[in-house]
Amino acid sequence: MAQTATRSKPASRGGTKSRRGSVRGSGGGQFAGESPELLQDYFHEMTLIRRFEERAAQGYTQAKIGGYCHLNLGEEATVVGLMRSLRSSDLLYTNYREHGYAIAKGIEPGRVMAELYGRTTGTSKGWGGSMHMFDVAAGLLGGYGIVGGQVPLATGAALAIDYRGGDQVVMCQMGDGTTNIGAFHEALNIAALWQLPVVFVVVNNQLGMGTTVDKSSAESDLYKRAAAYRMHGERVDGNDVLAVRDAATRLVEQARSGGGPALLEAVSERLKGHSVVDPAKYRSEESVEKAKQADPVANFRAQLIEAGIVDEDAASEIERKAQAEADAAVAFADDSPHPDPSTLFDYTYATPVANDSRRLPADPVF
Ligand SMILES: Cc1ncc(C[n+]2csc(CCOP(=O)(O)OP(=O)(O)O)c2C)c(N)n1
Ligand SMILES: [Mg+2]
Repeated sequence: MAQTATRSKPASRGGTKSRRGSVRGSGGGQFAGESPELLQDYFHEMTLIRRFEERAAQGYTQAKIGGYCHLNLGEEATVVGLMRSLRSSDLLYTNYREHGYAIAKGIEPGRVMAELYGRTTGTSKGWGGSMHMFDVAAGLLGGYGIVGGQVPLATGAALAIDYRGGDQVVMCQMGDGTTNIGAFHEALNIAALWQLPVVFVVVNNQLGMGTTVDKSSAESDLYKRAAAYRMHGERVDGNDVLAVRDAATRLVEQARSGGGPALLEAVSERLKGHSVVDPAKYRSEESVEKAKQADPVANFRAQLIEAGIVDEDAASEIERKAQAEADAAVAFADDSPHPDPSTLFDYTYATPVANDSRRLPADPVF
């Protein structure tokens, strides 16, 4: 069954903290019942991701980072809201736009930056790069460069959990463009048929590279695609961290308690190009301006100040902290060693297999 879910928009002003530490109903407006500390924590994490991505873009222009590099700029509220719906033991699969997810899933920013820099201290020992972060301990099972590649794998992980009788849930993040890949449909079909504990999340930033959703999808209300598999689907405002958290938490807990899979569509705006090398010339000035107006980090900051959760100084202090953490991540990456080329194939297979049909085992790679 398909439906949409949106939180009511800010009605209010000047929240006050109750003695129990949450924001009081009448004065709290859109933050009623929320812990002020938690709201500050969300703002900090969203800002950290923003600063991290800005430093990643800079590192790319300095040729410190090679390969492809896609940023979460403009998607910070979606990233943080989604990750706050998961337990640390839950599993996450993402597309290649995953730096923010890695940080919000609990991986130190330094290890994420080190992966971008291709250093041994990175999440994939420097061999994965921007698109292939992986950390079993944190429950991040990749980072996939093939559009839709993660969707059947996430479904398989959910089958494994179900088979073993575990209580974990799999979250499978993807972009809007991914919903036109065959594997998306195959995976949703089997997940619904077998009622697997997986929540599919479509981050609808309204662009698949330079192509808009309405030019690529016959059904551009992407959450409705769940209906084809008799799966629950809903849409949420991806610029609203609390709305994303609440919708995702509901669907994750439903999946955990045997209620089956669901599809959540989070709509937001990509602030920059598809990847760091894309000047996004296909975008109109209007659409760029619209994206700027929708900036979830700037808007959340303004809302927190308006509701009295933080004042200007406190917000700036959180921003200084986030900047320092992003800078420290860069310093950590810069100081970390490059991998030795002889380790190139060390992590490709679980057992040693020559990775080149023309070479015999133990022949030098370079
Ligand atoms: C199977 C496959 N086809 C094409 C590509 C090239 N490609 C890389 S990203 C991308 C667009 C995907 O857009 P979307 O799913 O909306 O994700 P976003 O980049 O917006 O996060 C395409 C076509 C690819 N990586 N894999
Ligand atoms: Mg997209």
